[in-house]
Amino acid sequence: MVVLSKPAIEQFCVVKPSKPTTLLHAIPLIDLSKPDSKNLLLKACEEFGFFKVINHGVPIDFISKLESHAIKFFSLPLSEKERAGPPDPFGYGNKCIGPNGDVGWVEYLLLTTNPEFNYQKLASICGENPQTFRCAVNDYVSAVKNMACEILEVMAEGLKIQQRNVFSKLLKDEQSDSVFRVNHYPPCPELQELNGRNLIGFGAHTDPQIISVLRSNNTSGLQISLRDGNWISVPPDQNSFFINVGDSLQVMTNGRFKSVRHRVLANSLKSRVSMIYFGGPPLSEKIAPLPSLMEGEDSLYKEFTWFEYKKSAYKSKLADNRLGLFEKV
Ligand code: GA4
Repeated sequence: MVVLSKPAIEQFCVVKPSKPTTLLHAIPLIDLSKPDSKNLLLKACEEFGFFKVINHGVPIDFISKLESHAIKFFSLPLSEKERAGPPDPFGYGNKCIGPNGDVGWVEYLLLTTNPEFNYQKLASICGENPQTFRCAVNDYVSAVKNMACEILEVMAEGLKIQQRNVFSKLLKDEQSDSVFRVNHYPPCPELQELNGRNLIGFGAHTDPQIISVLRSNNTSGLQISLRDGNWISVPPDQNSFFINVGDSLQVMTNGRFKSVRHRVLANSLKSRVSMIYFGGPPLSEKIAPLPSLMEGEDSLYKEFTWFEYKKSAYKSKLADNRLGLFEKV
């Protein structure tokens, strides 16, 4: 079991349990091996900004290898893990999320997806062979990125955009500013004393990038927010991937696709491990609605580059409506 430094539970955010919802089984399911998944995918991006993917083609071996590396790393003594921190912006982080005072019942590794990245600072992850962890990350990220690109191409087709790679080319670009994150939510036995209330592992937020691809072990915790503000729990499934529409894709589709607010609640008994690839564009990329999607409409957003959006995101708190600053009034 992994032990975090002495928990001061009061400093974390607790929330009332969500109302039970009949939508529990309504997470859209996309079978990537079926060519007719296009319309389901469009509907999922418009209604939820979220869906689950099966028959994804990512080798199980890549997933389990990386997961065991992660478990091994998070089982190290805190002092050793801290040698791989702080996350400035890459490295190990514990309870503090981002630079503006957000906290959660989580520890994590934030990494760049650049295969050339120097893993020196992360030496304690690598153990005896510094190359093995790095290779496991590279194998996993490149397979997940391919899947994300395929999904983005199906989306473009569904939206009847002539250039099928209009979104995927941004992730494939050598300068793509993509991030990879491994989160560990340790069990929190004190939760039982919270009278049924829940403890926030990772607070509510939308992802700033284009698309996020999440895989977790079989421990629950992830919730997505519906348009009416209700939270629904996403049943975990270690054999599938969950896809989030990010803020940048919302802008590129002029609001037709919605970036999904999501959060993670801590579990009193089981550890949750999730691995998330955030596919982002190059820093210099202009993020604006695609002309073919405007159909005579005006852009809902002021023009900005990914660099500008990111800079503004890093000045925000997790729960802030980051796109709000870029909406036209
Ligand atoms: C949310 C999505 C990704 O996890 C992340 C996060 C980033 C961080 O943890 O450093 C941010 C958050 C995320 C958005 C607002 C800022 C930046 C924490 C935070 C308070 C890596 C990302 O790209 O944006």
